[in-house]
Amino acid sequence: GDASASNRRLLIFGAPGSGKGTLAGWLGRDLNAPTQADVEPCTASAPGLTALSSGDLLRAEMRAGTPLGQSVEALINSGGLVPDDDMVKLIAGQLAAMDGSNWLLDGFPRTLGQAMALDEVLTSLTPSRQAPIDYVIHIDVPSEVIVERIAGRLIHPGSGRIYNRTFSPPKVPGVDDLTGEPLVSRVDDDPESVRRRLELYAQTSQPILDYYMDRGIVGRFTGPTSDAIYTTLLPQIQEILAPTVVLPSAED
Ligand code: G5P
Ligand code: MG
Repeated sequence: GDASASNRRLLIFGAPGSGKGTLAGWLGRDLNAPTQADVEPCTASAPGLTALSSGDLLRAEMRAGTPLGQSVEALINSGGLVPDDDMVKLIAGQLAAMDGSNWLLDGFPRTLGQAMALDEVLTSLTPSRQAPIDYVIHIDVPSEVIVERIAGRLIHPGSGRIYNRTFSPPKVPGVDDLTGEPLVSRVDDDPESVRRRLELYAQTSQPILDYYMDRGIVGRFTGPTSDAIYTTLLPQIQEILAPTVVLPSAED
């Protein structure tokens, strides 16, 4: 069928430091392993999952010093939210290109306005689809663990790869495993900004979850560690991405 109408569209939603980027990275790694379907050109639904992080996009804009990057830098560093109009434009620009494959948005939508705008963008992209979004992964971890996790975070700016001084340290301290380039702390990971980000999440998250729960497409994943969450998350996502196979009915 029409590849752009049969891809899966997923969101990963959760508090700052809940492990969204970590889990999205693991899913991308484990689901993009080449399989028979990849080498058979006639196979309709190739597996795989393209993850897109709104925070990574914004940090790339800031690093490149684009007009958008410059205008939102102070806001992001202090833990505030970028205005909806800017965010929707930024994400919408990526969606058309990604929509031939399965994708996972990390960090977007963050407000009810963004959620509604996303539906509009997706509906106009493929009006024939029944649902604009197929599944929302809700990562729910105790807030006690979050502050400590974020304090230990390091990232590789070029790729967005995520490390943690204790949980997932790089092979060589201070440098990225793949490129050997230096790792940095995120400017918005200072305690003051983290407090602001957690506050904003507490104020804005429930209406967004309700918006998707009303459609019955939210899966809640909870656990003390990302490893524990992943043991239930991976099989669930594999099932969602599995090409719909019509099995011949048993002869009876
Ligand atoms: P971001 O970049 O979307 P947040 O605040 O939503 O930022 P964040 O901080 O990136 O989310 P995460 O991705 O959920 O958190 O968590 P992570 O990076 O995977 O894990 C955090 C740390 O914990 C890492 O060091 C990891 O190694 C470690 N860790 C993971 N699992 C475990 C575990 O099991 N145990 C332990 N001990 N450690 C673990 O957005 C940034 C800013 O951009 C703007 C906003 O200003 C936002 O604040 N922005 C938007 N503004 C408006 N609208 C939007 N849609 C926006 N999107 C971004
Ligand atoms: Mg993240």
